[in-house]
Amino acid sequence: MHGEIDQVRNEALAALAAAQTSSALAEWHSHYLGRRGVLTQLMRQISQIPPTERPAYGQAVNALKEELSAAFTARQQEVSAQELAQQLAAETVDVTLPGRQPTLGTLHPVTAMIREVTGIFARLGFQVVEGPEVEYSAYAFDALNIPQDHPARDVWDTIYIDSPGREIVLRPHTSPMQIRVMEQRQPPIRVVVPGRCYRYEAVDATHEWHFHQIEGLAVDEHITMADLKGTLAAFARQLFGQERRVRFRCDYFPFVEPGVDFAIDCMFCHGEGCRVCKGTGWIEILGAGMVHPQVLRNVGYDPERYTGWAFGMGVERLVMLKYGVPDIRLFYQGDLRFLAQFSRTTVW
Ligand code: FA5
Repeated sequence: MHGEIDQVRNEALAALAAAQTSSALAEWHSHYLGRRGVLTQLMRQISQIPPTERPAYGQAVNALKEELSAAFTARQQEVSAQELAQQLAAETVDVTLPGRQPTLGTLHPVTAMIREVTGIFARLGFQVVEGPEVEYSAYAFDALNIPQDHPARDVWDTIYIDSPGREIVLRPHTSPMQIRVMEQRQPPIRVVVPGRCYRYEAVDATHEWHFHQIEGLAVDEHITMADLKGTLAAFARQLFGQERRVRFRCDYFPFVEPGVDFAIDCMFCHGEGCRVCKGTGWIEILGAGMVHPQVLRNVGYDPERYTGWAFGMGVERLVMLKYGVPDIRLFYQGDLRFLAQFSRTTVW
């Protein structure tokens, strides 16, 4: 019987030394020391042993059990230390490896231009306000002195919303906000209004069916055309360079009198005449004028007391001029090769 105990001892210790992983160790433990393990079976065999030899046999089995338990604990410590070392080696963090560059989005060039322009006017004392893109005809046309039969109201130019009762349009310009602002406030007024506009338009290199404008409005006592000229010249020089020359020429919009178009000398040819300015040396930037007395009356202002001026400019056109973009459609095609080129434009 003692021979069998020795044999079990030798086998168990050899198997323990051969176990390299914690799962192999767990298997070893349940095979030898588990409830139905080899040691339990050895102990059960005690009934087959002559009574006189039983105490010695029992002691020998118990001694083996203790020895194997101690050997198991020691081996377990070794194996878990080895496993930890392997894991650490496999999961080493190389702190000298350069980080991965995150892909950051950038502002759309039109958004960046809106921020740049409104920033210039904010520094000149203008407040930035926004208004609805879906607008009553009464604001988009009537209150702006645009009569029922004006060609701009034609269904070929304006997108109408099906609306029984009050006529509703997708605003074709930001000028209705002149009316909304004046209805809600009393002078002095100095606002700029950026926003999206819609026109029923055949899309080409310079026309989109949706685009952005920035409206400006200043109303107060004693406001004159000289204020308009000074403000627009200061604006254009901040955006396109201090050396810019400016030009005002007569133009017609029903809601201003007199009306002007405002141009700067071409920054590509310095007024010599080139492809961008179509040989004229000048680039038209916006429409403007003194607010028509009828428009002031429409919002309840006394035109004898108050005067004002307004302007409206196309944002896409400004970006095209400033960065030499040849086709307005590029802005809305979602082509990242185009958009990524503006990642360094002003952001704040
Ligand atoms: C107007 O919309 C007037 N409301 C501007 C104004 C305001 C005049 C206040 C006087 C006082 P106009 O239709 O010219 O004007 O449009 C102004 C600018 O919007 C144009 O110069 C152009 O830059 C831009 N724009 C107009 N239609 C389109 C279009 N289909 N696609 C892209 N930009 C456009």
